[in-house]
Amino acid sequence: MTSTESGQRFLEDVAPLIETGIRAVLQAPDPHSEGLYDAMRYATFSGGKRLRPLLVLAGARAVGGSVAAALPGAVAIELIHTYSLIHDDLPAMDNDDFRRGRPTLHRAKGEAMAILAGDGLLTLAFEVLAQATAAGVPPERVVQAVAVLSRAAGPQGMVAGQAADIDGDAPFTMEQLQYLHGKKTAALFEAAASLGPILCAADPDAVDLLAQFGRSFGLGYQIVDDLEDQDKDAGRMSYPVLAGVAGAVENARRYFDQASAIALRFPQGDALAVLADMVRSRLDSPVH
Ligand code: GRG
Repeated sequence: MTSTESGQRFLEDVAPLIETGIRAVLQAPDPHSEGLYDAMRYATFSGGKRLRPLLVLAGARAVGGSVAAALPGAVAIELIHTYSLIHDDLPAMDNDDFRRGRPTLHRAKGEAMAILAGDGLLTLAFEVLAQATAAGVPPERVVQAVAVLSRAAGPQGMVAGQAADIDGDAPFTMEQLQYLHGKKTAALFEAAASLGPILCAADPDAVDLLAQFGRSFGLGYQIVDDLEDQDKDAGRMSYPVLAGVAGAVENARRYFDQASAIALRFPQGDALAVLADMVRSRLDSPVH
């Protein structure tokens, strides 16, 4: 089996575990909260690619760790990602009516329930992560994982990026855009790539290196997203607007090359490399 095949096999094998893990924590504990849980499930099970949880588990594999230890991190990060999309779609933010081809949560269940479902997913994520001790993760590693994830999601990470996006006044500079992408998108990918190694008690150098993988991956990912959304984002500042389409493609490739080079340094970095190649290949689409 080639390393690409073994990486792909790993990702296929763990994908159902991620679904089961998420579903297990989104069961209403009592009939009174069924409406809230129904809203949280509506947003969570709607065809997301599960990129961040796959990165968590691929990162665990890279350091020879167990899927069981990393799974709480995989579930937690997808809950946070889903919350961010729900809140990003709200009338006060992007005011979007559709996501993943379906009405957004506030369109389907009302704005108040969408806000609460987002709040619920965000807080539940940390409960799930805190319970990683039940999978045998040492308490100090759980604390480290909580610190990394909360920092990436919070006012030093994704929330800061979203605030900068909302505040953004034209003209926009490349420096401002890099800040925005770093916080809004790359911070969570950086956490995704380091959570598995943290929960699997990898050494600090490996954790740092995989955090760098996640950062490069995330910065590249946001450029791909900007390139694909050029029509939707017309009039809005984006990477291709500032760097030109060819410049955007070139810089995204550079980020994925950096990520792949890091993945190759790990004997079991195959699944990370497959994920980087998968997103990188979107740059070959004729859309750009
Ligand atoms: C509301 C605090 C708060 C933050 C919102 C995530 C976000 C910040 C905004 C969404 C808009 C956007 C383009 C964010 C950049 C990250 C990104 C490309 C999200 C889409 O991620 P995918 O492609 O989505 O992994 P799926 O649908 O596959 O889950």
